[in-house]
Amino acid sequence: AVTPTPADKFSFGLWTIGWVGQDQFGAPSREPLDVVEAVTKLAELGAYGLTFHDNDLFPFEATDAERTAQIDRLKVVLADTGVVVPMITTNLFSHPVFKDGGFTSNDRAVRRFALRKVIRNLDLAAEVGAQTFVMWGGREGGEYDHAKDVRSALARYREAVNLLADYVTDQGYDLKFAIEPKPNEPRGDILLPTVGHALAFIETLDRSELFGVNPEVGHEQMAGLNFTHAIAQALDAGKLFHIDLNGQRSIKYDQDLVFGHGDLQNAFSLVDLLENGGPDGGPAYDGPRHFDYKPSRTEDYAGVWESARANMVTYLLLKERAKAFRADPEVQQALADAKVAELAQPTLNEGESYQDLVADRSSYEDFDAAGYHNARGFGFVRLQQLALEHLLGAR
Ligand code: GLT
Ligand code: MN
Ligand code: MN
Ligand code: MN
Repeated sequence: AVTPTPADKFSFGLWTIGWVGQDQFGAPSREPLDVVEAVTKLAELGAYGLTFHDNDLFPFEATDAERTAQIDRLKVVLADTGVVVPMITTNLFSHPVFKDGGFTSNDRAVRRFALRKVIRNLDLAAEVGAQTFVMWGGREGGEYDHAKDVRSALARYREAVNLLADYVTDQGYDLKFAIEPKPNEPRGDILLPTVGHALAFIETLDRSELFGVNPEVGHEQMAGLNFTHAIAQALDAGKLFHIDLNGQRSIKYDQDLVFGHGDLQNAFSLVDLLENGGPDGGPAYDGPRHFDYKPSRTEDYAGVWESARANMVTYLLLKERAKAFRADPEVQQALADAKVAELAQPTLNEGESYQDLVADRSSYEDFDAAGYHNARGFGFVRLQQLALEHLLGAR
């Protein structure tokens, strides 16, 4: 049950397993990873998908011939292994030209260059059959409040993504956009810092139906937020187009740990929501289970592949534990005691108006708030302990 297969829809960024371990303080600790080796290994491990930025596959400076050669090498190994490319994205953050951002750089020429780079990459997305185009605006933001007119920056962000949506529509590409929020790093403050900010922005777009979110576990947790809540709200909005799974331990720099190696209880509730939170207790999300993590700098390539496997195995273990949790009669009783299902019941009766509510003395005049509240607890703590015991494999 814990052997990953393509049916599980696990995908990995080429920049994740291919991260060579360079950081703010140190040089790379691993040799570069070739894309053919990456895809071959992922297929062996049971993953179904590879994702990448344009410049993970070919360098920023690549000539057209070099670019094409790399795309062709990728296509061959995809055909050989059956691995697919469900998502691609554009690097608008590594090259120094993007030091003040791409879509929202104060410099208009940079913004025009960024749009052209993305348009070129949209063509590549269609060419490799991706259905989702992620936009992580890591450099869109600032450090100094007077240096960035945030309202103008948001207007330029909107202008950019509206134009890209027009392009995709005119080309007839079957491609949707997923905006990835992050509160900070590399910029001091990044625009669209959380899932909530991104959802609000999406509603202002011309073709908002083409836009959703790509939330990352660690990015919400860096802001001290509950990732499961963020996913629930994205689902409520019909905007969970993609997901970045990883681990983060509290509010600090972006750790990109293996999924489950951060807040494990939150990872458990997340998998329970994704797998069992849909209609009739089925999956609430059927897209790729995409891992965006960094194999720690301490690891050699054996450790890299071990960490890739760990992401998938942990997900499957949590999925198994969540099923057992849901099936346990004691849990079902605790859920009933906690009135979890009662929240799905509308607060007013069918056809009941506010006049009827105001006329209902039992709802207010005769409602004994003090007595009611003193008489009953919700038993949430017991429910959480049952979850923990299932998580620990003790039930
Ligand atoms: C970068 C970032 C990730 C994004 C990737 C997509 S790039 O590694 O830290 O969170 O998902 O652009
Ligand atoms: Mn991250
Ligand atoms: Mn990252
Ligand atoms: Mn990410």
